[in-house]
Parts: sequence; structure tokens; C-alpha cells
Amino acid sequence: MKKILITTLLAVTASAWAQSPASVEIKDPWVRATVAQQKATGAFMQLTAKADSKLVEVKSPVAGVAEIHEMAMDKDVMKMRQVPGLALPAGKAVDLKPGGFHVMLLDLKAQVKVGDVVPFTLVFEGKDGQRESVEIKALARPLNIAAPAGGMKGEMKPAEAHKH
Ligand SMILES: [Cu+2]
Repeated sequence: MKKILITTLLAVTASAWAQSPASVEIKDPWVRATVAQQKATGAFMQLTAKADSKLVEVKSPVAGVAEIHEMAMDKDVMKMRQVPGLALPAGKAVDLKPGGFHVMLLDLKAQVKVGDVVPFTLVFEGKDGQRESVEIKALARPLNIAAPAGGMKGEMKPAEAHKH
């Protein structure tokens, strides 16, 4: 009972923090908390653009590098790779979630602990090439939350997948 209550409160708080701009709605941003010495993790959210646009850049002061990644099955192995941008078709909710698109945070400067509030800058580009930067804050949640049941078997550990 107590656990359910806490989860609900966190969800409410996280969405209240997402300051959506006029052109892209940002829902429920969160970061996967890390263990000590871990140098990489993922950030997740749902993006809905009013007009066709792209997520082209992500920055966060907690990471030396932030990249946009996609994950896909390749011969039974879940692999991830960097993509230059994430297309956001007008009116369509695009999920960044474990096992799919995500923001990869590399070269972490400190452990991301459960309950930490992590600031991000998201850069969106419209069809006309106009860029818009949006500041958001994402809540750090435990490692094991929201992983799709059975779907993450072949996932590389971020720390192993990125040795650069
Ligand atoms: Cu990744």
C-alpha cells in the first residue's frame, strides 16, 4: 500500500515538472538511477509535437555527453546505436522508453541517485529548420522500474556498451 502511494506521488510530481513549450508536449521525463561507478544511464519521456519536428540534441549537466539512441533486436541480441535525430510526426506520441528510443547519458559526473532531479536541455528542430531549446527536469527512478517484462534479456549494460 505504502509503495503504491509513493509511486503515484512521484508520477504526479514528475509530470508537473515537465515544462512543455508551445510546440512539443513533454510527458513524464525520468532518468534511470545508477549504482556507484556506473558511467552511463538512460533518460526516458514521451514527446508529442504539434507540428512535424525532430529532437536533434540533448544536453545535461550531469553527463559529459548525451546522445539520442535507438534500440533494436539484431539476431536475438538487443543492440543500441546513436541516431542523428528522432522524428516527431505532428500529433503522434513518441515514446522514449527502456527497450526503444532513449537519451543516453555518458561520462556521468556523479552517481544518479533515486529521487535526484536531473536537468536537461532538449533541442527541437521544426520543418523550417528553426530550433527551439527547452529546459526540463527529470526524476531519477530505481534501476528496475518500468522495464518491460521479458523484453530486456539481451540488453547491453550501458557501461559495457559504451567504452569511449
Ligand atoms: Cu543507449
